[in-house]
Amino acid sequence: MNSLSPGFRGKTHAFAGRLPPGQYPTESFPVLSAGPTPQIPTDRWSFTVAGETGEHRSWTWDQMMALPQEEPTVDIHCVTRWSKFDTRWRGVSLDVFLGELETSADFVVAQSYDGYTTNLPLEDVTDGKAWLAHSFDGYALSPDHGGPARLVIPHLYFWKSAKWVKGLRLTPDNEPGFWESAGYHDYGDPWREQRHWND
Ligand SMILES: Nc1nc2c(c(=O)[nH]1)N[C@H]1C(S)=C(S)[C@@H](COP(=O)(O)O)O[C@H]1N2
Ligand SMILES: [Mo]
Repeated sequence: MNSLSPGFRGKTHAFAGRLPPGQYPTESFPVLSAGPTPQIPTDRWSFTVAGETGEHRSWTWDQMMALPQEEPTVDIHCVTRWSKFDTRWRGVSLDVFLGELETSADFVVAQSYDGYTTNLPLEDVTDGKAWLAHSFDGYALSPDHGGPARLVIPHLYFWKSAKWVKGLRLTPDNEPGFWESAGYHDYGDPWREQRHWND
């Protein structure tokens, strides 16, 4: 018997039920960006939540770091078919920011320093399902992976997790973002293989 097979079987068993259809597991962490990596020094970074009425709230880097921090360990799934198990992040729940505004909006658009946008139902970024993350695996998040800070929304395909995020805009109407306007699915549930418009 191949000496690698007990370990392989062990891993397969540990991840049983955690690999969505059409995905393969990887231990590497690929970088996927539509354009060049922006460099945003933390002393010029801010995060803004804008309500549908024009009300808004902003946090500087130091103010964000002083908020309650969480350490989610989650599986992530990229629409290019890799999945990575047990990724360990540190950051602030989006509930903390969104809780500062009154809103009757049903959607948010995440906006990034590189111009990237992605749309989400408000209920998919509340109740402990989404974070603004500034650390990965115990280290400051690298620029290629969205540092200084990115969204982490593990229950949807990873294109919804905007890197270099600078804010969230609340909107009453659903407004497709960068990839959603270019053929990716509006919602992006990996368990239902919602990769493209007609999936
Ligand atoms: N601002 C911004 N966020 C982004 C992207 C991007 O091009 N710009 N790419 C998205 C896509 S398509 C994926 S799969 C993930 C990739 O994250 P990673 O490079 O850390 O693996 O980031 C998403 N967030
Ligand atoms: Mo992607």
